[in-house]
Amino acid sequence: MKEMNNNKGVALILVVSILAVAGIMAVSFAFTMRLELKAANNFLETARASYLAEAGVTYAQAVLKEDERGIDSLEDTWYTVFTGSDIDNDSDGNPDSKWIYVYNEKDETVGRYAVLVRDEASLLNINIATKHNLSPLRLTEGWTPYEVDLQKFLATFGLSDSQKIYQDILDYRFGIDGEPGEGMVDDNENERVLGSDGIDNNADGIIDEAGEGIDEPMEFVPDAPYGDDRIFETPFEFTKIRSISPEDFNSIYSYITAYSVDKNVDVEGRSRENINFMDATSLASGAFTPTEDELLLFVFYLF
Ligand SMILES: [Ca+2]
Ligand SMILES: [Ca+2]
Ligand SMILES: [Ca+2]
Ligand SMILES: [Ca+2]
Repeated sequence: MKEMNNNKGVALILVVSILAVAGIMAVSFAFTMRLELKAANNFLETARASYLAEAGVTYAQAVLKEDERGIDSLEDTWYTVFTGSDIDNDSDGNPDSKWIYVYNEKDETVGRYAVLVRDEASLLNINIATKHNLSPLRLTEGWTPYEVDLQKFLATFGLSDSQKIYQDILDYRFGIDGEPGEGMVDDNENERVLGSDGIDNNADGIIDEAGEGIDEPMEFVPDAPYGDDRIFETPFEFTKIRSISPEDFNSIYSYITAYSVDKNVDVEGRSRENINFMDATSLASGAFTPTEDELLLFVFYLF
């Protein structure tokens, strides 16, 4: 009798345990289902967002392709179509873009996107701008965009300490050796040419001085930096410079870029010739018909 009672007890415990296990399984199944549903929803939302973003980029590309004007201005379609005060697309604290709504065939809104197109070529490239000719008697010669004056640029914004910021930016770019490329090395092998071309290539106010082609600004190459050099991948990386406060960054953000490239070609895509290296025959030949840009270059070089 006692043994029977014991068996009953065991059976009860078994039944209770099985029920408990079944209960746990049911709860966890429901939980898993909810997670699955959530994951599926997330996937759907992510896909929707990514297609909307893609639509925005494609639209912007189409508008840019249609822009046939030789000059860019804020009156161009690529600016007017997307500009508005709905959203701060680049997070600089100022609204810049408007929402563009996307509808399905029943005219119901399925989503919206906002696009910001910036003319990077009109901004100061923080990887390139270096120094202006320091001599008060001479003008910078337009030899390369490296002559764009970073120091003067920073000084126009009323920053906390523009001189220190200037120095810190160069230190960041040039690395421990403090020079473009590898210090004391002619990384781009142009010393012979630069030392005798009649141009102040390193913008220090002296023409063809000894060592002019060693550690000149052009040895800082953003696409493939030499030695210990470092580049800013995006304008936002400017905030890595400690002396640039968030307020400083906000006031200069809309004027800087890290993306623009000087291809050294004219408006028709032909590479520019340096007339310092051309002989009279090639200058006179039909292979070289100067455009307005090149005439400007003439003025620079012949000055
Ligand atoms: Ca260096
Ligand atoms: Ca020089
Ligand atoms: Ca020179
Ligand atoms: Ca060099």
